[in-house]
Amino acid sequence: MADASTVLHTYVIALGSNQSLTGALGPVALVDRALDALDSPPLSLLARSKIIQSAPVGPSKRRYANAVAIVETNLPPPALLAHLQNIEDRYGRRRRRRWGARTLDLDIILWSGGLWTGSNLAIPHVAFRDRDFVLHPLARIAPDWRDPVGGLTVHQLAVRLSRRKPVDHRPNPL
Ligand code: A4P
Ligand code: MG
Repeated sequence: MADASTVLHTYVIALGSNQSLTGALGPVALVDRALDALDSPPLSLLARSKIIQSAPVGPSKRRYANAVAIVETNLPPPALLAHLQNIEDRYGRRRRRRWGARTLDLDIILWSGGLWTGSNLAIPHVAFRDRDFVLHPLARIAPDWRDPVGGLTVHQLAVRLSRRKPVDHRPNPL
């Protein structure tokens, strides 16, 4: 049987930022730095989307920079979550109120192993099917990845969501 550390997992990670860390490190630069961190051992970056700007969902007023990435790693889900939280901390993340402004948010959206349910981790991410800022960039890089819950592809989920509500294309600066 394969040793757990030699099993390779593939994940979809969503990146978001709507708060600057410093004058030079605004949301777009922070997402860009985080994409570099997702291509450093023990992770390797298989694909990434462009960085988009999106209207905030929830109470925060500031617009977000968002992107999605596909990474490969030998880390199982709980170890990947801890690794991503370390990257968030490195880029100034402070955990205050839920959905508050944040310098960097890294969420695990999908996993090659399908479903994971633990006390502090659920994969697929509970809200990803309702989020344009995840589904639309993801449909560009992994349209055929299937949601293990409903069986729809990312492309089908993105089409279904855009029929439900229009995508926000306002060209507001961050
Ligand atoms: N957790 C459970 N499952 C997961 C998962 N699949 N990936 C737990 C990552 N974390 C997961 O997360 C809170 C706890 O969720 C973690 O400790 C982990 O154990 P957090 O990142 O500390 O807090 P949060 O981000 O405020 O909460 P949450 O529920 O993850 O919020 P979301 O869903 O990340 O939403 N609008 C736009 N336009 N763009 C955005 O990126 N993001 C949010 C945050 C709201 N509105 C947004 C955006
Ligand atoms: Mg989060």
